[in-house]
Amino acid sequence: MAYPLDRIALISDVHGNLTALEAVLADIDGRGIERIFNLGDYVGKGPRGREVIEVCRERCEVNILGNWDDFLPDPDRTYDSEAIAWWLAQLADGQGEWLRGLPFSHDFLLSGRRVRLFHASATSVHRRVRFDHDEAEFLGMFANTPATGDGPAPSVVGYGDTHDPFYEVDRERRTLFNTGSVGNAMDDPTPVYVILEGVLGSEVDAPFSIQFVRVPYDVEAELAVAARLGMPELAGYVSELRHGIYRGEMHAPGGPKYHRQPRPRQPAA
Ligand SMILES: [Mn+2]
Repeated sequence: MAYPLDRIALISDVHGNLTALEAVLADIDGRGIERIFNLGDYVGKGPRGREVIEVCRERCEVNILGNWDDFLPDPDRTYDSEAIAWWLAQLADGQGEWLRGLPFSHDFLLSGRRVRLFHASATSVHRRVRFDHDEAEFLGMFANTPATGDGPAPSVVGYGDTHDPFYEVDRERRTLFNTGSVGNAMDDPTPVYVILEGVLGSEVDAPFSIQFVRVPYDVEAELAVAARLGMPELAGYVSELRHGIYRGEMHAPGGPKYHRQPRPRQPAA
């Protein structure tokens, strides 16, 4: 084994939150990690999609398509939503084409395991798989589809999209994990990313690790930028960044609900 092992930082769902992205990149740089792969959703929800794209084009070795990256700049769609139009107008010339041209998935070998990364699921960036998925959905994440192509099937799958990180394995050594979100983390709103560590490009079994990293940042500075730029849906952004409560749940019947329900407390013994 050649130590130190190779490390890859996986970031996802930055969603225009440049302040959070800069904090996470500083943490990645501080650890001396040089490879950064992005699992998509650069834009929407937050105020600085254009700057986030510029930084990721410069810093990320791999950039993957997200659902917002696909639908927001779609030239065949028109929107009557003022908010959607605002986020679209933030993009610089050519950025919409760059987003829509991103690859669906990225495969590589790490410590004898075949890793596949994509945004939301093996079939589409618009099909969501949450942490409480069933067995069929779990297995579906490892299947080849028209979107992933016909390469060797993966034994490790990493994805984003839900803004809700987790790690799960089965007895066949299949490993599924979700990176969580840099710019719009739910429940715990602290930005989160993943470090994969192992022997890159190797078919030989070797130590393999998945580390989740939480990076605190200046939430109020990010909200001040959104306010200054006149971003729509500011109240929703405040809810998500300060409290980790998804904006769609703010107006739900019965009041705001957490993405995961709060755990019932056990009586003290
Ligand atoms: Mn997203």
